[in-house]
Order: sequence, then structure tokens, then C-alpha cells
Amino acid sequence: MSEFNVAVVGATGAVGREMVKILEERGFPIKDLVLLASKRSAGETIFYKKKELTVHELNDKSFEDIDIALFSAGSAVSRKYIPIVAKNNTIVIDNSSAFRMNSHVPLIVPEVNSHDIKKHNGIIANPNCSTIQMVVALKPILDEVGINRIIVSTYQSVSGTGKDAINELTEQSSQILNNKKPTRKVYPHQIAFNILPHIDVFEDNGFTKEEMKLIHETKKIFGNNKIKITATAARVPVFYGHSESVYIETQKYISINKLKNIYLKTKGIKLVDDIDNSKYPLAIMSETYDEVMVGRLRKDLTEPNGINMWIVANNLRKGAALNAVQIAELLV
Ligand code: NAP
Ligand code: 3JM
Repeated sequence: MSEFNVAVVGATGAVGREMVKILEERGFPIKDLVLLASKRSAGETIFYKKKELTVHELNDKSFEDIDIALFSAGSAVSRKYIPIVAKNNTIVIDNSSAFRMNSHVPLIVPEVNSHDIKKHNGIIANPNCSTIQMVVALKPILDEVGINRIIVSTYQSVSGTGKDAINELTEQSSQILNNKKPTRKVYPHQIAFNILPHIDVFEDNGFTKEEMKLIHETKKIFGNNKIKITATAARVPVFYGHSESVYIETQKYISINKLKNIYLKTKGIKLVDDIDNSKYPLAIMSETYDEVMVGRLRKDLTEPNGINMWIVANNLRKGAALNAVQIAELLV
């Protein structure tokens, strides 16, 4: 087969729109592209290769003749449709957290564990945005000297929550700058000019589900249950681009110079680390670069095998849509 019928579920969302753009940008071999969303936006149109494609309402029959379905409409939609869809000949790449930890479902970041894709049974999961950028940045270190411990704090942009959250930050910013009381729908507190140490729901252990996703998904992707990981995930009033402060302890010593040389040679990573000229990865740079950006590399002052770094990536592209399309490229 040289061309494929592809469906994008959640095509009108922040991730889905980016998927359609990336399929076009990368020249994915598509015969028919089917765009699906809820009843709310059925009938809307989205441009693909200069043609206006109509969005259809998702239903049980949406996947007849579909070879590859990219799901990005939340975990409830994934749970409802994917088990049925994957029983046919359709291969599903799911962006939600619904099946990520299922032992029969490979969780893939092409730069890190593309070999795991062989094990799929019709469903392949795309990791959480914060996990993807961290594992891309840490994989070269894991391969070179091993990693015993990871301590990560995230600074996640509102686009990670979706289109309604992008609107909420815009509206609240404008309301506050105009001396009006900010209104809120999406987040439990005002997000403009604020930081919320709360992403997804709280679990019984005091961590949020977002923090636990980072912990469990990283171990699964690295195929290593022994790495000690702790995480704090925060939402910041930034539109696009997730940033992460990451501290790791390696098994063997590696110098910062050697690590920089490795990063310079690693595909998918852009080293931005020139403190004399105030150069380091910035969230706004993620609108220009698709690579995972790494900088502020420095040795810890108390632990010879401890390294601190700052990692930034485009959460809608490498953190979601681009990674999903790269998985589809592995399939074809
Ligand atoms: P969004 O901007 O809110 O878009 C949600 C999309 O899902 C819209 O197209 C919406 O259609 C559609 N949808 C919602 N409920 C539906 C239903 N019952 N039936 C059919 N379509 C439905 O959200 P987003 O940021 O694009 O994220 C979408 C999902 O992708 C998330 O919920 C999450 O599971 C996943 N995601 C994963 C990552 C990652 O880290 N890999 C990152 C972000 C998001 P309407 O226009 O009709 O409302
Ligand atoms: C990122 O329950 C839901 O639908 C949450 C949706 C969501 C998820 C998720 O859990 O699938 C929003 C934003 C994610 C994600 O990547 O884990």
C-alpha cells in the first residue's frame, strides 16, 4: 500500500489542527483525509493542501475504510471508540492517556524507543507532552552513562489544556489589564498573571495525575522500572511551549563538555546553551523550532554525578501532533 486513508479525531482542537498541518508539511502519503469532531463543530471546514475539508461528527461508522486513525479528543472519546476501531484493520495512534499504561499498547517516542512499535496490537499510544520532551533530552545520557534519579518540575503552557484554555488566558489578561474582574471556566483559579501547581486531578498519594503520568510513562518508555523519579507539574500563563527544570543523577560520571558534544550530534535536539550571551531555551522559541531544546547545562555543586538542565519544546507539535505523525511514519 502506498497511500493511506487517515482519520483525525478531534480535528478542530488545538492538537488536531496541528496534526492536519503536520501531515501536510511532511507530505504524509494520504489518499483520503477524514476530519472528525463532535456535533458542535460538524460542518466547519479546515484547509488541507489548499482544499477546504469538511469536519464530520464522529460516530460508530466513521472508521470504515480508514487505515490509520489519529485520536486527539480526550480520554473519554478514546475509551469509547478505540477498542471497537482497533478490532478492524484500522491502526490507532492515541494521544490521550487512556491506554498509555496498558501492557499491550506500546508507548512510543520515535527518537527513544521506536523498536517497541513492533509489539502493537492495533493501538499505539503517544505519551504526555511533558514526558516526550524530557525523554528525548535524557535518552542520550541514559545510553552513555545511565540514570539513577530524575527530579523534574514543569512550567506548562495553557495550550496543553486545549483551545478553551488559550481563550481563557487571552480573556483574563485583557480583563485584568482593563481593571475588570477576571472570569474563569477552565482552570480552578485565575491563570493570567498566576501559576497553578495543579494539572489534571489529584490522586490519593498527593501527586496530580499529570505528575504520575510523567513518572509512569518515563519508566515505560525507557523500559526501566528502577529509575527513581519525582515530579511537580505547574501551569504557567504562557500560550505555547512547555519548559522543564530537570535534575538527574547519572550512574557514571559525565562531563558537561562531553554531554554538550553528544547533544550537538543528536537528531531531534537543539542545544541552546551560551550563558555569556544570555542564550538558553525559551518557551517562545518553540514556535520556531521543532527540536527539543536543551540548555543551562551545569554540574550540581554537591553531587559529582548530578546535572541540572532546562528543557523546552513545542507541546502541540513534538509534545503531541508531531510525535503522533512520526509514529505514523514508522508504520508506513
Ligand atoms: P481541545 O483544543 O479542547 O480540542 C478537543 C477536540 O476534541 C476538538 O476537536 C473537539 O471537537 C473534540 N471532541 C471533544 N469531545 C468530543 C466528542 N465527544 N466527540 C468527538 N470529538 C470530540 O483539546 P486538545 O488540546 O486538542 O487536546 C485533545 C486531546 O488530546 C486531550 O484531551 C488529550 O487527551 C490529548 N492531548 C495529548 C497531549 C499529549 O501530551 N500528547 C497533549 C495535549 C492533548 P469540538 O470542536 O466539536 O468540540
Ligand atoms: C493532556 O480526561 C481527559 O480527557 C484529559 C485530557 C488530557 C490529557 C489526557 O489525559 O489524555 C488533556 C491534556 C492529556 C495527556 O496528554 O495526558
